[in-house]
Amino acid sequence: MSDKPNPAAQPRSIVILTGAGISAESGVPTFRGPDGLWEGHRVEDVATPEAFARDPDLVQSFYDARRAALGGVKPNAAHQALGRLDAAFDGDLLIVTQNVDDLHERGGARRLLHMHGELLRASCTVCGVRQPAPAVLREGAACESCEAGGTLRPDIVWFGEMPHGMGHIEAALADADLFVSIGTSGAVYPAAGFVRTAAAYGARTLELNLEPSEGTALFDEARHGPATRLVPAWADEILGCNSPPGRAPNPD
Ligand code: BJW
Repeated sequence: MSDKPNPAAQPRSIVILTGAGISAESGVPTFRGPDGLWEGHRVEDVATPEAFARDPDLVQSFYDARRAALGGVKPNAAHQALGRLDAAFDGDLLIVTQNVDDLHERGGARRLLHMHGELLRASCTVCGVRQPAPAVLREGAACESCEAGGTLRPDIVWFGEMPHGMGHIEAALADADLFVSIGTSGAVYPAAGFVRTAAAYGARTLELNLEPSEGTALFDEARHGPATRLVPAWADEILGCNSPPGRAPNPD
């Protein structure tokens, strides 16, 4: 007999992992699709500490442009559904986002952790203190709290750097009875490993993605379609607004 939670039972502790796919319908490009953000820039050119050391202007300009673009995008129905869930769900909830945009906050989410950093924040290259980012970092901004003359870099977790909040995330995964992955390709670790961790601790696992992700076979259930359709419907199920649709086993 499986010791997985009964899928019909109301969860008491949920961890949600989101990726670029949840913001795609807001007009924020994903990383690895045909219109992926990296088409104009090789990931190695902008998203590593080595790239920043080699060409800080290129990297600062890349993130300055993406920070400026945030003003032209709005949260979509999927962000708003998670905001509604966060406000109404009285169990434990943690939304872990790999996204560096602020659309979850603007959609109403509060129990939120940005594991790959935030475009609207910067960190000091000397003391490491994280702080609000000025609109433009390329000109060379001084750290607010450092007497050693540190300058600011984007508060972005680059390849080879430790994501934020790993202890908090591990504890939440250990306690979760439901893990939901939304709009992520499952190509980047450690986030791609969360489904295995949650399952090993006994959580039921659900993928909501446009198409099967790299790790789709690891999930107990997978639903494929746009986030603006799947996420509001799933949030309504959790909040008891709708009966769950038939739970076919994951065929992948
Ligand atoms: C839709 C949709 C719609 C589209 N509706 N869906 C094994 C273990 C541990 C580490 C490694 C490992 N092997 C290698 C590593 C190292 C490395 C890594 O993972 N490399 C891989 C390339 C293999 N990882 C690291 O270096 C990380 N640090 C680290 O590991 O530290 C040590 C450590 C060890 C052990 C434990 C803990 C720590 C740091 C990773 C930093 C990632 N940084 C980036 C860029 C930063 C910010 C930025 O510039 O924005 O973060 S890379 C990029 O990928 C970005 C994203 O957050 C991340 C994930 O991408 P995401 O969100 O999945 O986007 P896409 O585009 O890939 O997918 C979109 C999905 O949406 C698709 O599936 C679409 O179908 C879907 N979709 N429209 C629903 N409308």
